[in-house]
Amino acid sequence: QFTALSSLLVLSACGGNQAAGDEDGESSGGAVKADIGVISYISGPGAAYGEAITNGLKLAQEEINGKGEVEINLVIEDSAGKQDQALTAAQKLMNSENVTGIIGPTLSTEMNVVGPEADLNGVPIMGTSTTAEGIPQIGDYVFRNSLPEALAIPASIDKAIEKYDAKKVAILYGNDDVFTKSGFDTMKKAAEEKGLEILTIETFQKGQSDYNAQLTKIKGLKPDLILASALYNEGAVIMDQARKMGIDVPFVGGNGFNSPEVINIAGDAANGLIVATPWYGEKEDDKVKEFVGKYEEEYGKKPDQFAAQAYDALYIMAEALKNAGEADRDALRDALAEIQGFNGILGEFSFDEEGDVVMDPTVLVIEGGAFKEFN
Ligand code: PYR
Repeated sequence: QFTALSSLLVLSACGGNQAAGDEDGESSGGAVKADIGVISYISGPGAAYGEAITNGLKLAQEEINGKGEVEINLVIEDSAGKQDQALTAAQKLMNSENVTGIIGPTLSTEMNVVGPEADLNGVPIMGTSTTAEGIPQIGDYVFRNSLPEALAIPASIDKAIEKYDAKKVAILYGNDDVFTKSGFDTMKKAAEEKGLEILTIETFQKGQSDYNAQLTKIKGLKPDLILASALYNEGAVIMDQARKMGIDVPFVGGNGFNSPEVINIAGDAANGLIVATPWYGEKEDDKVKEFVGKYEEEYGKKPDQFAAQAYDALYIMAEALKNAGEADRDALRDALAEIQGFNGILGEFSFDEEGDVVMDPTVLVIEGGAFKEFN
């Protein structure tokens, strides 16, 4: 119903109602004006994800609005990484008829409840960090520009096998989160397909602080690699405790591990973590260098992949708004679905038929306290 209403408003503006030129969604001086809602994990144990994401979005917003073709107002809501809070935030944004599309939420666990609501209400929504299996398949209005675990994890495991001649693995995963559970499913499948022997599968829960039981068992089985599906907080603590117990084998992690927070929390214990990434800040690319420079100037630290994916996501939204020619939810959805060959800081990007990502990952390893290309 909102969609119909906003279409009517746009139509009346096109009909020559000059006074309405300042309303959202209507063109003033040719620019498409839209509110884009943001649902982000900006407080609580995973707040560094949301901080990077909102920083990336704000930087892109400044640049996009400076160009004059599209004018985006960001309406940012905190989800604290919780399903119920993410849903409340989504409902608030969806009930605002000025909100044309939504970016976020941060976690797949949150998208699992928010995505179906957005789809039902006809509000286009794009995750920038939601990597679990099945997210864009929630519905026609659900997109993501984040690298799915299904592409990332097999790439990391391949490199680790090649480098370390790995044959035996232990798997450790959080069984109370959609992303960590899905990452585990992908790890198990990839390990089986590559003929690795799975010595044990251990689980943990969010906020757990003691991993002694799981790690003692893993240590006794002498794996060549540990595959761990975790968000950065639990992941960093697991690595710290593992190294303190004398477990020095490499870890392969998913997207939740691909944060500088792992190094901030675990220090040297994070060395030997392998992750696949859609973004590498040291890449010899003018766009990447410009983004890194501007981000550092604005926020006093280097951007991570969460910032980079969010930055590109807002540019993708802006491109779709421009192509839609109006701030209309259905028109934005259709324009998003048609994005092909978008050239951002993550490289060339397209959505496939299901609103999922077509992209090549780079594999990184933490060495000497920094992410480096893993060759
Ligand atoms: C997810 O929840 O999907 C992440 O990748 C963190």
